[in-house]
Formats: sequence, C-alpha cells, structure tokens
Amino acid sequence: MLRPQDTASREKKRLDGLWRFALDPDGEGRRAGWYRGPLPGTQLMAVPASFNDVVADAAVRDYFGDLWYQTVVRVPRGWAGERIVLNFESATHRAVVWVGDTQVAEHEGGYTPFEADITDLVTPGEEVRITAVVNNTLSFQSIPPGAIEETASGRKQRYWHDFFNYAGLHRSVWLYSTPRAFVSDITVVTGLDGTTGTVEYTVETEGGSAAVAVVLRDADGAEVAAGSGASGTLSVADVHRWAPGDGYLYDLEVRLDDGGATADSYHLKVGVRTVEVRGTEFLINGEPFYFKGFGMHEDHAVIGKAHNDAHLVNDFQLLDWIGANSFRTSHYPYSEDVLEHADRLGVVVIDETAAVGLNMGIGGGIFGGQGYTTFSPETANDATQEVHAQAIRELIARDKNHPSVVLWSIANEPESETEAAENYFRPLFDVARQADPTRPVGFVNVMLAPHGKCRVSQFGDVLMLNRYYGWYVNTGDLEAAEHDFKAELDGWSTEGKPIIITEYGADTYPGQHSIVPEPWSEEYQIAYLDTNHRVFDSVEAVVGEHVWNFADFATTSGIMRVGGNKKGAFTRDRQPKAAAHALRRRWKG
Ligand code: BDP
Repeated sequence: MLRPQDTASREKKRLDGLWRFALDPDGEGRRAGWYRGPLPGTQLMAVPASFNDVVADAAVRDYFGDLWYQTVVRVPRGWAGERIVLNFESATHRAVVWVGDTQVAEHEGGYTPFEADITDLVTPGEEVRITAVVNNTLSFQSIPPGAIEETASGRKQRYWHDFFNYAGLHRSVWLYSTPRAFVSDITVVTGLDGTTGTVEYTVETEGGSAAVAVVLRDADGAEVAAGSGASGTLSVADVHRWAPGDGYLYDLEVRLDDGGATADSYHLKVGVRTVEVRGTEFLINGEPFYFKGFGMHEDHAVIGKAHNDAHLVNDFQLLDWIGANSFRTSHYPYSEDVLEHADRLGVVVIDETAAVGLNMGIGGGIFGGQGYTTFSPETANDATQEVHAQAIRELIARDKNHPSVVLWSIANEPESETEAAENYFRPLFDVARQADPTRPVGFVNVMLAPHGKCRVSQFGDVLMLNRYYGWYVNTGDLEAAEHDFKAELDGWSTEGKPIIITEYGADTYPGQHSIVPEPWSEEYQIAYLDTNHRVFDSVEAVVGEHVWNFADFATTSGIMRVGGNKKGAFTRDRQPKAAAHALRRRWKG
C-alpha cells in the first residue's frame, strides 16, 4: 500500500479535526447500526489523538471496548471520474469502517494502515458520512496480547507491556484520488558497486494496461537514470549514498503512460545504501556501524500516542543534540512520518512489530508470574501466531522502502527459553525473510532467557538484548552488575553474531540527588550508564547501545512506577536529566 500523495495525477484531503465520538461499552452500536445516522450524544474527539487523556474521567481513560468515531466530509468536486480511496494510517487496535450505510473496511492491528476504494459509494461535490468503530480490547489473540479479568469492581483489562494502552485514531485519516489505472505498489532494493549505485525496482499496477516508466532524479531535481517496464535496475554513476548522518534521498517517479497522457504518477524517496551482517559486524555501505541511541515511545501528555509534527521535529532535534544516530520503534510500528524524517536526516531505525508482552514470566519489567502459560491452546496459540505473522507482513509492506530501516525486530522480550517458544517463532522468522530478503531479522531477548537458555536467538541474524544489571538485578550494586553483565556478554559473544544492547536503563526521578550513587537519583543514572558502557566497550561483538528510554512515558499504575516509567534521559516533556548531558559527552565525544 502506498501513502496518499499529491502528484500531477493524485490529490489528497486530510480528514483530521474534531470527530463525533461515543463509547459503547455494551456493544449496542453494532446491533443498532449507529453508522446509519449521527452517533448518539454530543461528545467530540480530536483526530489524531489517543482518546484516553483527552477526557477528564478515569472511566474513559481506562475504558476498553467499542469506541465510535464519525465525521461528515465533502468529496472534492474535482474528483469526478477519478478513483476515490479512504485511508486510515492506523486505528488502535482494530476497526470496522462504513461509508454511508456500507461497510468498506475491517482491520486488525493498531499500528499499520488500511484503506478502501469507495469510488462507487460517493459523489464528487457531495457530502458523505464516515463512521468507524474502533475497538481497543486486548486478548490472547491480539498483538500485543492481553486478557480481561473479573475483579470485585467489574471486568478489567490486563496486559503485560509496560506502557499505557493508548488507543483510538492516532494518525491521520485521508481521502485521496488516483486515476482509474494506478500504481498500487513499488518495491526498491538498492545496491552499491564501487561508486555506482543500483536501484532495483518493481512496480505493481491496477486498473488498466498502461505502460510503466520510471525516472530517478537527484536531490536537485536533475535526472540521473530512467527506465521502462514494471521492473528493472537503474544505475547511478557517482552515487551519493544514503548514510548515517547523511540522509541523501533521490526521487523515483513512477509513471503510468496511457497513450501519451500520464495516467498516474507517484513519487518515492530512495536512499541508496546497503546493509549486511558479517560475522560480529553490522555493516552499512560496507562500513561497521555502531548504534547509539534509544528505545523510544510515541508518548506525549494529552495526545498520548498521536502523531504530531512539532513533537516529531523536536524529538529528532533532541536525538541530534545528544549525538544519537539511531533508535528502535519500541514497541510497535511508529507513524510513517517518523520513518520519513529518519530517512531525511540519516537516522538509523530498528523497526519493531507490536508483539510485546508475549511473556507470562514478566509483566513489562515488573517481575512476578502472571498466572498464565504464555503458549497454550487457551493463551497465545495458532490464531495468535497468524495475527503476529500478519503484523510482520504489514510492517514490512509499509516500511520496506525506507532506507533508515536496517533491521526488523519481530518481537520484544517474548518467552524464548521454551520449546513452545521455539515452535512459535521459527516460522515467524521465515515470514519476515520472505517478505524482505534484504534486511537482517531479529527479536529482542529478555534477561530471563540468558545465553545458553534462549531457544529463539538461533534464528536471528543479530542478537538484541535488553539487560538491567544494576537495576532489576544487582540493584544499587554496580560493581557486581559490571561483573555479571560482562560474564553474560562473553557467553553471547561465542555465537559469532553482532550484539546490540537494545535496552539498559535505570528509573530516575528528576531532581532526586544523592552524594552516594543511590537508585532513582540522577547521579545513579549516570553511574549506571557509565558501568554499562565500560562493559560494552570491553566486548568486541557489541555493536550498539540503545538506552531505555529516550523520555519518561506513561504506563499503567503499579508499585514499580511513579507517574509512569522514569527511565528517560529526558523527562516526558523533553527536559534533559543529568544523564542526557553525560550521554551527549559519550556520544558526541
Ligand atoms: C523491559 C521492556 C520495556 C520496559 C522496561 C522497563 O522491554 O518495555 O519498559 O523493561 O522495565 O522489560 O523499564
């Protein structure tokens, strides 16, 4: 699926703003057909936004079930004769959509786009009612998983990931037009041969037999290569590579030519670069790359997980300020705007699915058994695995052309020490590799499955480890932490694969100070990071360090969380803790 675009042949109209909104705890709306008319009540909701913190009511914040969104929009009158599409960048965690009285789309998974051709249901120049019922309930058959439990105060949603279950319409909704014959997908794979770059392209089309022509232009708009046919390879002499810190992008225009007139035109940004794992090295353009940065979250006050351009630009400014060259989209696919910005700025991305919390041995860093077996016919089962496979396919389908993305992470901290885990994950690595044979694939290993015990790491090209020596274990004892962490990494090093430390961090209450390095103080966070860095610097196979987390973020309430998770280098409102300055000294040198 291609993002909506304005081109010589296409137009897009953003449907963001205030939508009608109604909670529907009893599921009455589907029975009564609420989409047939105005939603009941007068509540309005901002789109894009997580609904949870917008309304000043605990019952709304923690609500789970059906939530209805509705808007009335006028279809641009100039679109007569065009194909008209309704596109949702995401609906968390699933949705059904109607245009007028007709159901047009149904989608599972909260962080990838879906769309519907609604040409036959609308009339250019006239208004149309769009209704979506979004559902945010988590079950063992959703990614991420959850369960509903009966308590003395009623049914409660439980889940095992350590961030708040923000939901709703987090990203833009679009109407867009294309010609009847249109480009439906493009895949590019880039290569390097000395100073020459190659761009292998495949174009899919629908709605006609128009011929495909492609033109590649440099950042100044000068044509550097051209081709025709639905697939081919373009060569670029003296190529300007996309590289970390240098987000140079070419523009690939794909045109459908229909007897002289342009039937369709689509522009794809292309960064020419290679990615390769060789021994314990992670190579970008054939050169060893060391990941410096963070696991992040889409998380802000009031808007929750909504995409916002000002926050986007600001977060990347802070990444640059601190000297980060990369981040992981922990723990779900981020807005595609984030990836486009990373492409532009030359920031390297580890792209992750929403498979987080598939581990009943932990509760998102809050240790303690959860009273379930992770993999069983009643819990995470074959149906879950298929939903997970689909999440991997959709992530890769959306993000395959982003040069910033160098590695797929198919899950965060799942159970991985059991035979059931091995059986569950083996085919999922195949799914990822089939969808993208060009990038390495991995998953993020949890501390409970250390070297020698983990049965899933064997399938990954890279070892991604989350470790909390000096925090959840060896709490306050950094000397022991250093010793134990080094011993574990020496074990992993024997695997002959690159190791990225995808999480290490210490909760830190801003303004908490201590002469002696005491957990929760700003001084301890610095001492903790220094200790970890000494370990990384002594292990050759370590090719990256991603501090947990970029910024403090919202979680469910619990005795381990003080107004959320406080492991940020920045506070939730993006002020630096002392550790941010320390990281800047290390990363900027
Ligand atoms: C890890 C999780 C992450 C948590 C973190 C923590 O991957 O989502 O937020 O620990 O406990 O288990 O801070």
